[in-house]
Amino acid sequence: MELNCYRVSLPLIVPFTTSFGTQKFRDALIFELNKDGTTAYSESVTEESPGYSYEDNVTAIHVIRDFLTESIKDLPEPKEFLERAGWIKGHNMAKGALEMLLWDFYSKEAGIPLYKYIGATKGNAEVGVSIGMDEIDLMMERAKDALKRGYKRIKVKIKKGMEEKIVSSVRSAIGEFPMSVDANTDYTLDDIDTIKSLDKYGLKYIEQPLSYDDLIDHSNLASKISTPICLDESITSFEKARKAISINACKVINIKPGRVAGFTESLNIAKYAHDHGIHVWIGGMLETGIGRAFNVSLASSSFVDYPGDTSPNDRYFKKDIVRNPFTMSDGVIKPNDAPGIGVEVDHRFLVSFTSERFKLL
Ligand code: OSB
Ligand code: MG
Repeated sequence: MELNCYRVSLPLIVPFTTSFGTQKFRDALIFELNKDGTTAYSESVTEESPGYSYEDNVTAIHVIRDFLTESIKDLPEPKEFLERAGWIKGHNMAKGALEMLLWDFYSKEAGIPLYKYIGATKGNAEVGVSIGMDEIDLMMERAKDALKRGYKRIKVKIKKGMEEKIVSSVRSAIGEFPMSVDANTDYTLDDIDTIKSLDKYGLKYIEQPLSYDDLIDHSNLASKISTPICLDESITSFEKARKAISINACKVINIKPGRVAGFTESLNIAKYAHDHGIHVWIGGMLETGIGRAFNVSLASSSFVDYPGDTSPNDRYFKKDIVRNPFTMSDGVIKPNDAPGIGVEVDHRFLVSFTSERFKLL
């Protein structure tokens, strides 16, 4: 068996600005496992720097190479792998990268597409768009363009001091269309009046207004505003989701499988949320075609009820590392029907964008 990691940097068509910074590239860690003729892939959701999470590509490589590789050597089932890795505190993005590699491997061994292998499926995924901050005219234009393309929901990034301008302008550009905002942790409870002033725009939800690790303040905020709260950064595991729900910290959860240690926890969170009347959608981290294929498979689960941030590949990259990018029609993407994540990796292209390569096994 062979396990490789490629660090690739793909230029984004449009730089993506959130409250924590601007990304011009998707700096991704791609994992490739070869065993007896089966090749499995996965992608870590970590980024070049720790702006979204305290994990980044270098901490992920460190934890994977020095501590996690040992636990994947004999290709355990994903659940068994997570149990073995349980002694490591946090680092759920690092764990998720290998856990998802096992899901691709096992669904390929079974000859079943991943979206069916995970159980109850709708067969496709409804898609929303995530629009980064930019000149206000450009944001309005992009929102209108998203309507034309058929997206089912429009999300715009906001930050402290810019929320009123962005939300009022985009709202006027798209009318009553389903809209949400994402603050990526930019506010504190001191900003409660500002956040409350967004109630009048009829947003589906406000995503992660407060600190990444704070459920209690979100619960407090939720009782004071009418816009539902969606948690992203705060939900790093099933346990975090259970606790958030138990104190009414959110009405909506954005699951990024790579953020919660993979598909096992993602499916548990989605089922639990569904049973507790909490809405669920699948987020994105500007992934290449490999991470995207996992997200689209999960977004097709019957336990997911809101459109996700799983745009087709060509929204992000001129050329992706997969030969069979997704296409969206009527705001819906169908997962691949080949076994596993079903992508054909353009290996030569992948290698040509590789800056570092790690032979793990
Ligand atoms: O908060 O959801 C987020 C991208 C990078 C980091 C964090 C986030 C995002 C997005 C983009 O919103 C979603 C996508 O289209 O992949
Ligand atoms: Mg978010």
